[in-house]
Amino acid sequence: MPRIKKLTAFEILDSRGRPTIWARCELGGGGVGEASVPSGASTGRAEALELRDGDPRRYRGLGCLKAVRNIQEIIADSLVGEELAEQQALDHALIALDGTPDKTRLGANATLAVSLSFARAAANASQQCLFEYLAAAIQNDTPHLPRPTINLFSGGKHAGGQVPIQDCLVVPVSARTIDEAMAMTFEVYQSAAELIAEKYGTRALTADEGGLAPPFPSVEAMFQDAVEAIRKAGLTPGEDVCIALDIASSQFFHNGRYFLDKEGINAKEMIQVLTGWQEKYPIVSIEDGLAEEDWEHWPQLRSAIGERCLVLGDDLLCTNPARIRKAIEARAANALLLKVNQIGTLTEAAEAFRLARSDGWAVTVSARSGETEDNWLADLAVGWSGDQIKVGSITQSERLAKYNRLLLIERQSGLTMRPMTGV
Ligand code: 2PG
Ligand code: MG
Repeated sequence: MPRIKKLTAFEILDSRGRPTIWARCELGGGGVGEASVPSGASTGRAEALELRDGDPRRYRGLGCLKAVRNIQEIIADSLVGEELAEQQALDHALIALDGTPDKTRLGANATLAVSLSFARAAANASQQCLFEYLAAAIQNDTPHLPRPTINLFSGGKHAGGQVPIQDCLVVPVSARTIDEAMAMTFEVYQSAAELIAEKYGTRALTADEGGLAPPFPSVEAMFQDAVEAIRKAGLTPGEDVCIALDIASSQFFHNGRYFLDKEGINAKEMIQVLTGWQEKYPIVSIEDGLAEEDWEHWPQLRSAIGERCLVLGDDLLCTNPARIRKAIEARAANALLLKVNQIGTLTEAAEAFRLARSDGWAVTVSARSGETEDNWLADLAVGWSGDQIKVGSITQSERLAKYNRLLLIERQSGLTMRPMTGV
């Protein structure tokens, strides 16, 4: 039975140069695991707490030394030497030790770093790849490679707000392998970079996740450029490559109105706008089309487009089982964006995952806009057979670490990519 022998943690920096946490777990039997945690910018209000120091003299308050201390002292003091039969036992011990509904005592960044480093250590101890260990932890006998959804254009909080919506992603639907998916995406991304250089006379300046962010005159101009880039790459929009959107609409929702422009529109009009876009462009997935607390209108959005498009909840759900249950009952969405750091342990994220699957939802396993070079997300998406993975663009090492891991898993394991789901 695994016993934690030693637990250490340090503050390191994420892809925006902000502090985050790295942890190392050493098991009595010899397994060792290290992992670091990501951090969001357009965070949902119902996310578990990411504990920051709040000291304005150091990293403008963003330091993670308190969370590091929580691992080194509170968590290590309580768990080192304890027998922890499996991942669930460790995670339940963390949940109990924290004792709050949203990890406000220890910080979800602290608990997740421990949860993940334990997973790596346990996988290491049993001589399994991380994805095999994660598959076994949820009794998944048929791991699959997820279909990548890759950021092409960025707006909102991840860029300079040139367009209000956050991500315009490409989905290589005709790709049969990760290798094909990446090669197709490379062509589209390069074509898009050339296109915007011609149209806007700008260099390919990129946003937080590597998406291109030229001064589009409108949201639809961005979609048109995406479609044009797909064609320019020699691919057929809607057949080879489709579009996925993260509207991240909570960011421009105020007093019941959606401010796509200065005027603002109400929820019904917003649904019409989204439906219109979905009908006009090859859009197969719309994330956070409505705001996180606009529960009343999400079911209407699902009725309007849910037969032909994923209605994907990110801020709405926050990988939180209680919110997912509510969404299932209300028929508010048909897909979950799963971000482990929104909830703080692998076991709670697994519950979110199982709930979503129990209602036939698709699951997109997602990175955060602030990432590190750690690649565990790829193993998670494979081990749990996520339908899709959302990592960011085909650029920047913190993104490519995950794509490269998928490429290696594909080549080394012989696993296949999931067929296109949900559309
Ligand atoms: C999102 C994510 C990733 P953030 O909104 O889906 O794109 O962004 O990590 O900033 O919440
Ligand atoms: Mg989102």
